[in-house]
Amino acid sequence: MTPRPGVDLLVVGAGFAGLYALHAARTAGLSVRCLEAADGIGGTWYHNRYPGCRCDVESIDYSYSFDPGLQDEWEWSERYATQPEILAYIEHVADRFDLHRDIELGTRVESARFDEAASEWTVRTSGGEAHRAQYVVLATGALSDPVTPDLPGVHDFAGTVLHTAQWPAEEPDLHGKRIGVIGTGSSGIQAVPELAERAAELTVFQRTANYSVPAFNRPLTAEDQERIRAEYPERRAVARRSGGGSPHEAHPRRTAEVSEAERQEAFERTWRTGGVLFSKTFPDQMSDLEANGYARRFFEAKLAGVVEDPRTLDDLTPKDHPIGAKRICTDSGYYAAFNRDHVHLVNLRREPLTRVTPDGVATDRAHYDLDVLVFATGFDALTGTLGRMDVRGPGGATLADAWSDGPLTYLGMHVPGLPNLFLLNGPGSPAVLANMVLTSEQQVDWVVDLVAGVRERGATQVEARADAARAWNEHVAELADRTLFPQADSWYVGANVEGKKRTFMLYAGGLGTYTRVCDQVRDEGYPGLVLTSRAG
Ligand code: NA7
Repeated sequence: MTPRPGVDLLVVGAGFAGLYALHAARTAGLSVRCLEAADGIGGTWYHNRYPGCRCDVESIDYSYSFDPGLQDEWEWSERYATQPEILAYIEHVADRFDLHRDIELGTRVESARFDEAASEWTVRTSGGEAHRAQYVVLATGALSDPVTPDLPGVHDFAGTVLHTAQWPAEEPDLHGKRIGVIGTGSSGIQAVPELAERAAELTVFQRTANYSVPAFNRPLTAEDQERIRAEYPERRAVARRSGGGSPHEAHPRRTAEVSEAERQEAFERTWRTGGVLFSKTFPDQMSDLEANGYARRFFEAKLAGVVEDPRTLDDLTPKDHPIGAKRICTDSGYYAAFNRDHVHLVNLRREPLTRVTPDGVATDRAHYDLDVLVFATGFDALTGTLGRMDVRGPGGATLADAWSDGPLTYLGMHVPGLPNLFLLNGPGSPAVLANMVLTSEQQVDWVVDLVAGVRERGATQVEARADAARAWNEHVAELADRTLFPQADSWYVGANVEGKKRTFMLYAGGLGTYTRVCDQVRDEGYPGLVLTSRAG
């Protein structure tokens, strides 16, 4: 097939990151096109339509900051908006900035080849089309490759099978059904209270007990809206400087340095703020096991105040990882759901799942009859989607080759051997450890600046130096080793995917520090990158 006329920059993925990349590149005067595999924009927020799906970062923070007009005109209805409201916001942004005209939906990228003589990528799609572009931005999402475990008998199940990340736009009628949920991460924990409303019987199959903190969600009032508008500039500035991309600063002292009363007060304050911020109450909570223990005991006391049945309480109490080492979940009534007569918890550590049958799920102790089986079993995070794409650099080096021993990036955005290709929210960046709307804006701005810088210098190609990437990886690993994150078998380390090399894949230094590092690299003339022109 004849290739399309080339563009300066091709964006793959139309979620929060890809849409901003399209807008920012266009604003910088580049010709740009965006390809999206799904039939609609929104990425994560297009696919994850399960009941109860919300972001675990407050919506006023988990929204674009690049345009004050957009920021002022959009009003979130709740602290933590539902998936439909977030998707409506994304559509609003696309309309406001006329993004749709440069987006091709239903177009999955299958391969990309770099032609060094032309300094150009040729990107081939599922529809057999070829797109040429000088630069490619992969904004394919950190949690975009759903995992369904290959349980014995899973294909024999005669009822309805659903995955939280592939929820149909038209939900099948679940009312009065016997529903089973496998998985108690953020998705399962958000879905359970809503599924409990629909189900005749709800059985939750838990392998590892998780920590979940109530969202304390509530509608935002007219006064809230006024206050938010007044505070927005300062709120954003604090969020950009912070570790997690939210306007939150940890207690100034370490956990053990304060009195018991002050400690309880500090925990209570972040607990009532709701959700993931609880893991940031004290500055050492995610780096010191003893400090983490205080937070853990605070959590356990809260849990004991909710769950009535002692055995269920014991099963729901996490035993094997520090609080926050797996991402803390944010819920609205998860634990209380188990006080309802028709909601049951099956502890798979006590009674291992043996097989899925046509009628339900069998453990070594019982058979649970089900009409619907919901997999809330997570994603092949950070590298899953990228690894499946056949991306080859000039020497034929593939992304899969470059990452055979774990992901290798420079600043989380560049891969040695793959010139003119940029990752957004890739391994080695803060990505999912921070507010991903702000991490996306920061990385896109940096990439667009870089493209301008390459052109100003009369170059046509930019590529990470291999030694710079290795040094960055070592730095990322050192930062991770100072934290408790590697101590949990989480998707952060790839433990949820069989055969995946165990390595903590994210930059744990925080968004503020990461931004300063990137800015310094830019101000010093991009020392970790090699710029060349077509002529060499
Ligand atoms: P997660 O957080 O990866 O959770 C997946 C859950 O599924 C977790 O409880 C797993 O137990 C469980 N799981 C996975 N495989 C199995 C099998 N084979 N048997 C039983 N249980 C299983 O995914 P989520 O979608 O909830 O959340 C991902 C992120 O999205 C979240 O952190 C937010 O950032 C948004 P395990 O803990 O591995 O024992």
